[in-house]
Amino acid sequence: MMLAVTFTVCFFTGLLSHLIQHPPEWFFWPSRPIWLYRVTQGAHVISGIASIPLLLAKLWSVFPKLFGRPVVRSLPHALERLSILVLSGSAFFELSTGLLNVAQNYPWGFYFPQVHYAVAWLAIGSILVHIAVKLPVVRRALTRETPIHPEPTAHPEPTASPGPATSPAHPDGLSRRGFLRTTWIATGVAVIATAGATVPLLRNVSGLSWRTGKGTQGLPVNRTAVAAGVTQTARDPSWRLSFVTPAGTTKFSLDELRALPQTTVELPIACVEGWSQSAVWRGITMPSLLRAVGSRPGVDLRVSSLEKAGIYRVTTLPGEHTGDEDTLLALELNGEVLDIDHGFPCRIMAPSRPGVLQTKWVSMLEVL
Ligand SMILES: Nc1nc2c(c(=O)[nH]1)N[C@H]1C(S)=C(S)[C@@H](COP(=O)(O)O)O[C@H]1N2
Ligand SMILES: [Mo]
Repeated sequence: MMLAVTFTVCFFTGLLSHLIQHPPEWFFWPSRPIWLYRVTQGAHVISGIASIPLLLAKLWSVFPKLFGRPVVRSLPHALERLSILVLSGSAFFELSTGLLNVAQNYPWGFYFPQVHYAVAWLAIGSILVHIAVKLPVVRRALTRETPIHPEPTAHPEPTASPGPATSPAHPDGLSRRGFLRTTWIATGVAVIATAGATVPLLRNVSGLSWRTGKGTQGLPVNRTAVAAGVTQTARDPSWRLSFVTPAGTTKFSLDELRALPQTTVELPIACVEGWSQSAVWRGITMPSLLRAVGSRPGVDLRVSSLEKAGIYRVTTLPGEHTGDEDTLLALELNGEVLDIDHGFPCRIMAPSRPGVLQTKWVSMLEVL
């Protein structure tokens, strides 16, 4: 039951994160409240982590059933077996790849987001098949007026509840209660070990949240300037920001950007990998920059960075965000000029967005 809850939360928050990063026409994601994505993605990672011990416990308790014979009794029975197989396989895959992703470890050759997303549908699909197959059984149990075991003599433990009492004790003698308690403790430990990546109060007790609170200028660095290959181009004095509108292109030097009115905003970076952290950013608000180039707040913008390769080199900033007074072309972080690892000379910082879309080392903005 708990697994159904954590899995559902994980599925929908994951779907949401996918839609924000690959928005279809009809999709709309608000820029307020500023912490919205931080919360939904935090819930995604925490519910995923909580699912791991719950899934292991579930697999453990249904394990004896896998050896039930005959292998196939009827069509629904075959479907049920198949759905359980696909379900356990895909759930296991999702949770283990997700966990490795949180640990920022990519030992596989495929592009994580697409595969993680596709297999999520497989998992939720097989859950639905599983429920559909089980529905007649559940309905029968619910509509039956007499107890499932009408004769007390056939039921030696009158205090036991119907469901749990029917599951046999495991050969190692671990009692059901002890088993449940172990599962709960494991789940709690797993959650606390990761929640600190996004919940500041838990930071010091979370073994897995090694990234938060560390890093240059008090903020973790995801992709470094060296990894992005921008150490030369970002420091080049001839760097200019090109702002392309239908009316023409405006170029800004760093000094020209500094001469524009500056605004200070506190905004979190919420990395899709699970860590999130608030920081104080200073720069030009996007609405005022748009007005300065003769455009208007609320247009969609394509953001290009100095990076030559990499999937997050070019991103789209939707109108909802270009019209928000808290969206910055940031030049400073926590009271200092942006470190090159945090996006010097300038970067996008917008409220309620996945970290992957907070583009660093910006070189061009284009009205779409
Ligand atoms: N150009 C560019 N910007 C980028 C990235 C990138 O790979 N390339 N990574 C993003 C990711 S995944 C995150 S979480 C944030 C982290 O910002 P920080 O390194 O300043 O903390 O930057 C984002 N900006
Ligand atoms: Mo990220």
